[in-house]
Amino acid sequence: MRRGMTTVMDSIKECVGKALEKVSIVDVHTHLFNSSFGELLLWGIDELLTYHYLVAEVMRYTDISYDRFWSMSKKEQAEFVWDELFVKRVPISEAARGVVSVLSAFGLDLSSKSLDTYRDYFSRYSVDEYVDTVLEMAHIDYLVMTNDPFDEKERVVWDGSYVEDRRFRPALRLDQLLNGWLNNWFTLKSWGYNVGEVIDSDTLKEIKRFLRDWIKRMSPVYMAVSLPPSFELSYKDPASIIIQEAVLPVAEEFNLPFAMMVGVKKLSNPMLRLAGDSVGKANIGVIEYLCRSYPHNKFFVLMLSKENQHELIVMARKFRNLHIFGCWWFLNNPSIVREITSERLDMLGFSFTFQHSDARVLDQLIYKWRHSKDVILPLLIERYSAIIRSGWHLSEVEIEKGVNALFGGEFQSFLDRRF
Ligand code: RAT
Ligand code: ZN
Repeated sequence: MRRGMTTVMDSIKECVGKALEKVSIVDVHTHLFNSSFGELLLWGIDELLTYHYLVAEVMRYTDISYDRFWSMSKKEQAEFVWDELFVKRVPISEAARGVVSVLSAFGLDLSSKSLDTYRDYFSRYSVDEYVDTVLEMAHIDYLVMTNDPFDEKERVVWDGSYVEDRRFRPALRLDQLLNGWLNNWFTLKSWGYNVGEVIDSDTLKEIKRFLRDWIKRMSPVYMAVSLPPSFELSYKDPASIIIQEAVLPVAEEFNLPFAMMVGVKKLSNPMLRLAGDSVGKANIGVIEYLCRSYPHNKFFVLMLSKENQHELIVMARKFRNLHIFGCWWFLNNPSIVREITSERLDMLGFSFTFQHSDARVLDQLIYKWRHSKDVILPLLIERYSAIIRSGWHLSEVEIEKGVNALFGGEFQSFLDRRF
């Protein structure tokens, strides 16, 4: 009997491991672009080394002035980071370990620590070859980009050279529209939308027209915004008005989820530029109010603060129109992913999306997904083993189904549902 049980447990481990190796991933939030966006698609070793997570880390070890760092070319910045974090020190932080995992996945010689050799290796690929290689290595079915129509560099592509690639799906990002209304309404006006600074009913009508136009143009998977910890629903705040009076009605019309990514303190240290954003605990009452008041809308929600996670999970149990999609940004570290995912599995079963990569550099798909899989493997084994010990029967197919749900299946069915 004991031996029989040991064999069953071994085969559970094997089945979960296999299911994780073969799962075809839907990466629901990234900052990647398909190759028709030209240089907006970042890839290769220099981009990996200048990832803003690593810029924040390297600054902790040096007294180089911020201006001096930013005046360096990308190649020089990459050399600086390599030297400080990988040559003078051991790369144990999550972001630094990520670079090691990528180099190792390509079979490069890690003992040489020769940045130029690694550069040579990556330069042999064409962009398209590299995209194919990385997506295959990371087992990505498709990923979701982040597309803000107010981003000038991106707009040019949408206006001209954009070519659809089913592996890269758009998400209509509304940060500049919602968080920058006072600076950006005039831009909207210059594009032919008859809006004014004061958000009255005519302006709202035109904002809706703008949203519909871009939805038709992009076919986004969802609309999205990132919001500060201080975000509240108030008739004095442009973001709050536009969300309730324009975004949510249009989202409902197209049955598109609205992704709210809450808790980012923009430019806490402006000298670090993109690396200077920080985190704060937000008021989850806002999410609760929206889920309850707009039951025909679908909400994808991330909260950046660890302190918000427990209440967010409880909220998801209360509202089926709320879908949580991974551990965001400062939460995407093994120690925290382990804790949060354990709680989500315990309280939500399979009804959430385990992770997104947030990759900004294509190559990061390889390490972010590898590391996330390493974290979830023992969590699933533990839970399956527990029910088997109680006498539950479990097939390999059921294990695969569960893994598929967590890596994109549940997201897909949330997209398809209409409440
Ligand atoms: O994780 C990141 O790279 C952040 O800078 C943000 O992009 C964040 O994920 C966001 O989407 O706002
Ligand atoms: Zn992001």
